Amino acid sequence: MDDLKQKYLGQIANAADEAALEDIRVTAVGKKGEVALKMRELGKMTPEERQVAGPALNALKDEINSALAAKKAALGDAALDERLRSEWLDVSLPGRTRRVGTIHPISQVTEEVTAIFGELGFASAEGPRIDTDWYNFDALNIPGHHPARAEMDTFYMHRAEGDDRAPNVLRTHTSPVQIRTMEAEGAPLRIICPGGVYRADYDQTHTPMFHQIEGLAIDKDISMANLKWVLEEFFAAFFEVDTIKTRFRASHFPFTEPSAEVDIQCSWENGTVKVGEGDDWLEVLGSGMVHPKVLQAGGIDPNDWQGFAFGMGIDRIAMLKYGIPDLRAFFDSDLRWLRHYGFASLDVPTLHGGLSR
Ligand code: 2U9
Repeated sequence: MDDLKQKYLGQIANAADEAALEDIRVTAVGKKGEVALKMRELGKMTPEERQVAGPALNALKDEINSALAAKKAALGDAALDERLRSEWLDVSLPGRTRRVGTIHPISQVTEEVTAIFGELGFASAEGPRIDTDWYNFDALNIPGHHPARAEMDTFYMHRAEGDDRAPNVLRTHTSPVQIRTMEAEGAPLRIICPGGVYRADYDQTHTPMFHQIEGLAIDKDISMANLKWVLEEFFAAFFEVDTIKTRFRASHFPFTEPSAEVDIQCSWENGTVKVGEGDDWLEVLGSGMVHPKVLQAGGIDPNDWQGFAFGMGIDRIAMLKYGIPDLRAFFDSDLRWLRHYGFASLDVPTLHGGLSR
């Protein structure tokens, strides 16, 4: 019996896999295995012999079975270890990047400007690109005979034969959004309105569709001093410089009184412009105190409220900040240009996280 035990425990210890282990189980402790054959021999023994051999055979069977179970568990652990070793994966590795295009500089700059004015308490408002002539002109103190109406090179929409209402227009500025927001929300109000606008003009510095951001702040005691502070904060943040000087020059717009064109401080070095230093000036913006008639058109009483407004071209400040030489390239959808001037799609501009990095 000791020989049997040595033989099978040895075989079990050396078994390479579960199949070998199963073969050993069948030959050792299976129904027709060697231990079963020995059990059959018990019948031929004397009662005294049987009393010794019976329990010994059962013990042998138990021992072989436990050795089989232990080896089976060990083989399973080893297999799992091997799998863990061969299927190892470093989940901290960076993902494989797939080019899915870039953020257009106009979108990027719109996000940057929105983030800066957001910090200053201005919400962003949007509106339709096709609007009535009332919202685009009359409400902004530009009546039918006003020269500004002609100067704006308006695109008019088609009207059906016999429909003699004034045609709708492609908005020539985002100002109608401000009128609509004044009507909807009343005063006090702080908003910026970014978006595409349309004028029938096409040359080196004009495209028939371009982008503006206009701002509007209405409260009881808003003044030109507030306008100047807000604009200087904005330009310093936008051009990522500590401070920047502005210069206000008297001007005229139908929707503001008084009105000013605003220049920012810059320098010229070998044909390239640097903002926020030097003694030169660059015109970037129009502004003023909202005309009382315009407040009234928006349903706000000019005896109780006043406010400032400003407007600038997004395309123009994008060219300045990112050194983009040609306005028309913005609208060419040239992939090589977009890869050069575009921005990574996951870099959302914020003041704390960085505007353009
Ligand atoms: C309301 C009241 C006043 C917005 C203003 C300008 C001056 C201006 C131009 C800048 C460059 C347009 O893109 S551009 O060609 N804009 O000079 N915009 S004040 O004034 C408003 C707007 C809305 C209700």
